[in-house]
Amino acid sequence: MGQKPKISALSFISLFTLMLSRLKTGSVATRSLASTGRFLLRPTMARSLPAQHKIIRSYGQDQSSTAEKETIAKLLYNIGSRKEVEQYLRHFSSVESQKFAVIKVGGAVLTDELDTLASALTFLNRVGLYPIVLHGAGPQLNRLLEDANVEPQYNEGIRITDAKTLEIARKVFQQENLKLVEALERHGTRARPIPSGVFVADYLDREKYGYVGKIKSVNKSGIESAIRAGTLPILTSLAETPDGQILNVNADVAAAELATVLEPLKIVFLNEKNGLYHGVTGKKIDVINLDEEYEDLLKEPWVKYGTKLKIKECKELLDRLPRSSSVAIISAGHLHKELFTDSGAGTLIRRGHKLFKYDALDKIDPDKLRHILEAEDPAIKSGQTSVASYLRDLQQKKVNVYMDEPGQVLAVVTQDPTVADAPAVLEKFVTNKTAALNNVPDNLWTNIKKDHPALTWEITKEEEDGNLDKSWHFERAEGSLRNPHTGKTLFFYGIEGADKVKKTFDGFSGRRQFSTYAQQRRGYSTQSRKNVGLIGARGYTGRELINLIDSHPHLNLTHVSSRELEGKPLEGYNKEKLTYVNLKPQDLKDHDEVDAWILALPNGVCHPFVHQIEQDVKDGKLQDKSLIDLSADYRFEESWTYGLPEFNREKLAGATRISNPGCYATGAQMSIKPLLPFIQSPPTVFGVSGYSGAGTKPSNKNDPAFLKDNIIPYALTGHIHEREVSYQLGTPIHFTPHVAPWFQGIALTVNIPLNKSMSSRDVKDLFSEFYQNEKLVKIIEGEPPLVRDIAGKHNVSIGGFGVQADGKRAVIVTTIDNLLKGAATQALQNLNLSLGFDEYAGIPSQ
Ligand SMILES: *[C@@H]1O[C@H](CO)[C@@H](O)[C@H](O)[C@H]1NC(C)=O
Ligand SMILES: *[C@@H]1O[C@H](CO)[C@@H](O)[C@H](O)[C@H]1NC(C)=O
Ligand SMILES: *[C@@H]1O[C@H](CO)[C@@H](O)[C@H](O)[C@H]1NC(C)=O
Ligand SMILES: *[C@@H]1O[C@H](CO)[C@@H](O)[C@H](O)[C@H]1NC(C)=O
Ligand SMILES: *[C@@H]1O[C@H](CO)[C@@H](O)[C@H](O)[C@H]1NC(C)=O
Ligand SMILES: CC(=O)N[C@H]1CO[C@H](CO)[C@@H](O)[C@@H]1O
Repeated sequence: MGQKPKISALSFISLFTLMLSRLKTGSVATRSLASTGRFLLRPTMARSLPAQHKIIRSYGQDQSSTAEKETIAKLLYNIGSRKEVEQYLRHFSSVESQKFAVIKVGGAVLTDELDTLASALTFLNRVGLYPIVLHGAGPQLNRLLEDANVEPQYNEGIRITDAKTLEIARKVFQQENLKLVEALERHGTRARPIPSGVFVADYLDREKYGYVGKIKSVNKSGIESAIRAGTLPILTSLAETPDGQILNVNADVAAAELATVLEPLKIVFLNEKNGLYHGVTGKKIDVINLDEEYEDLLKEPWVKYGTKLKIKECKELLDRLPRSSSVAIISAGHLHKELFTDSGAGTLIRRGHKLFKYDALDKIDPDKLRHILEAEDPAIKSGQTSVASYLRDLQQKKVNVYMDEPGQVLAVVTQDPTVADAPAVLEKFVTNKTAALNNVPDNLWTNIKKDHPALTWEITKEEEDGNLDKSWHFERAEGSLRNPHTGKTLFFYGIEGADKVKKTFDGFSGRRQFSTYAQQRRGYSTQSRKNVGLIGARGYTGRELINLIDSHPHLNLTHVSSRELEGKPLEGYNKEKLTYVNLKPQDLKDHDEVDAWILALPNGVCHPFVHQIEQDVKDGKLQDKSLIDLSADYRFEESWTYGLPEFNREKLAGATRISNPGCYATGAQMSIKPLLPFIQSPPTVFGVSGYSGAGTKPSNKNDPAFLKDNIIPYALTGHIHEREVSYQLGTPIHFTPHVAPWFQGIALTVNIPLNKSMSSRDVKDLFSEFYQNEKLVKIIEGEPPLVRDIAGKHNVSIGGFGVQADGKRAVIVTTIDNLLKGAATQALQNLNLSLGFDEYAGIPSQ
């Protein structure tokens, strides 16, 4: 699963602004729900949203202010794209409040992760959701029993509860219940303790187990009343007999009973291990689709004891509930990620859908087929084509049709029999929103991939805005190409070799896939090459860019512009003979063949170029271009996309105005971002760069003689990268740069005061997880990374992970080549993303 791009504080706030404005205008689902009177989003939102908006001011000295900030920071860290969040939020808000989620909290979580839990629940409440929380208290009870010299007794996994045990249990439950309620109130969330009165039970078997209950019915009135009053209901698993005798019930069982009565969308079991684990590989299981996998799973030798019981219980529970319900097993700290992202974080168990594959159209229920096409296919919805004519065209081809049982997802794969080894074409992939939110498309995809080793598919602009967004396709493709004229993107996987890729691209001109191979025989069209112009080619970064473009499979350099070098031949570029020119802003309109301009100019001088291009585009003299600016001029500009792909990938795909981050700024942000939710006070960044960072204009700072046996501190406060990092991270940092006698490479030592105590391992694990799928980030265990090892490399190395004895300060050591990942390589990642190429195209692997 690809690393999800993180949303920035700004887009987070604008998400809420957006929701607020929708709320005001009464669009989206909120109106109808609000008018039926069962929708409780309104008061909470009205209270909390403006506050999110100006957190600092409105909460002022309010004690909940820091907690609130921390909550939001944690969310930012956890969550995926804004679109995903919005979708899930709407999905969750589309049902009555009490049907959102039942969250079962294990007793240990109350002891070890109380604060994390309270902040997770607070966040849900802030966005207008009312999870119903039911907690156990097993470990606490055992401790007290031990103190009271009572030996805990179990029979078939059930705690035997005598009078003494029950007396202690009742006290413990009340204490723990209050503890959670108080923690929530401290976070500014209103909560109501409901330690009893919900579950009505009989004795399970009085002889055998003593005061243990078997739940007969659930009285929802206390829960409903709490939610009506705008408070979170906090339940224990204690039950009563009709005549008032208290009985002990296993909390998992009570949660399942509650879920059966309420039929929530989500049933969450919070555990500390963050999911279920595969017995052989030791890997966390992402998803279990019971309908497809249950029988095989139970046959696995490693599925036994607790795991088996859990899976069986979930199956029994889910079989009673609507298909849209699912069980999530997750830790408190990852709850948001599980709830609000497609990739999730823990283990998701759901019934899923049975999936079918047909090799002929007449084997499919025609109504089902028609229904999904009419509901979800853009071409058919817009009247461009009819279902009947689409199906008639399909008759001519060799097809595989994939569908789920209820007909919510449809995929059509065709193969052209007249062309030898033509890759299969995914002609259609449509899903309705409900299915998309339940990951049905992913399951279908798994089957398609099994059947087709190579596949190509195109996505139109309309489809990009559909229920599966562009990033979904990017994550599943090995390569892609955007056609700026039609707005379509071509995706593919399994196509090996430059020749075949070229063939695939050649036919991609916005016409139907089937013309691809016919057209190819007539010669090579130019779609797969892009032309790049470099303005300000003189600096070291310009040089690195020229090297990279020289070996890039799909980019041609067409212009190198430098005032000083005008007329001189360009050296080090082998694809073609080029001569330096001196381009002025008004010259660019004569070079419409350029697809992207890279501006590698000093700070403060690119504005005339950008302005002129935009004017010429406006006047119709020029097609719009991708612009990548390496200076600091647009790094604070909201209409430009900040080009740190590891954090901003989704926005960068197809972006045309990209500001490339500073070198120190890249290293510093990558060192701080994973710890962002835990920052106590401003981190301090001590940075040392080789003198290539000081540019080519002669000065002490790039004079090797002056630097010999020396190091020069400069810009002790207020360096532009200090502002850049603070702005991008949304929290102030302190930064002091130095120049040292080596040529290229930066070492950063970053001190981060922490807000909660962590071990070195915690910090390392946090970074490993955060960057787990990043090709260009290397996490270094043990000795900190050294600058000499990074020079000439395209990666960033992050290590150190020193932690002060009290766990309250972490020290991260990061190395980065200032000319490569700190500038040119990053620019190339951005260029690739902007032009629709694979992000890493042309970046040599090491
Ligand atoms: C950090 O967390 C602690 C509780 O663990 C809280 O008291 C403090 O206010 C938080 N600080 C920030 C800056 O979020
Ligand atoms: C449910 O509990 C409420 C009090 O919380 C009580 O008034 C009501 O009668 C109970 N309902 C049933 C069906 O027992
Ligand atoms: C998706 O399809 C199912 C089955 O046809 C239907 O119950 C559900 O309401 C649909 N969801 C949406 C959002 O259209
Ligand atoms: C790109 O460079 C190659 C190699 O020099 C050349 O053959 C090709 O024509 C160029 N492509 C374009 C579009 O200029
Ligand atoms: C460094 O980056 C390259 C891509 O240039 C990648 O192939 C390689 O795996 C990375 N190396 C390490 C050690 O992470
Ligand atoms: C169009 C293009 O440049 N595609 C390339 C993107 O990068 C991948 C991986 O390097 C190449 O395989 C593609 O050819």
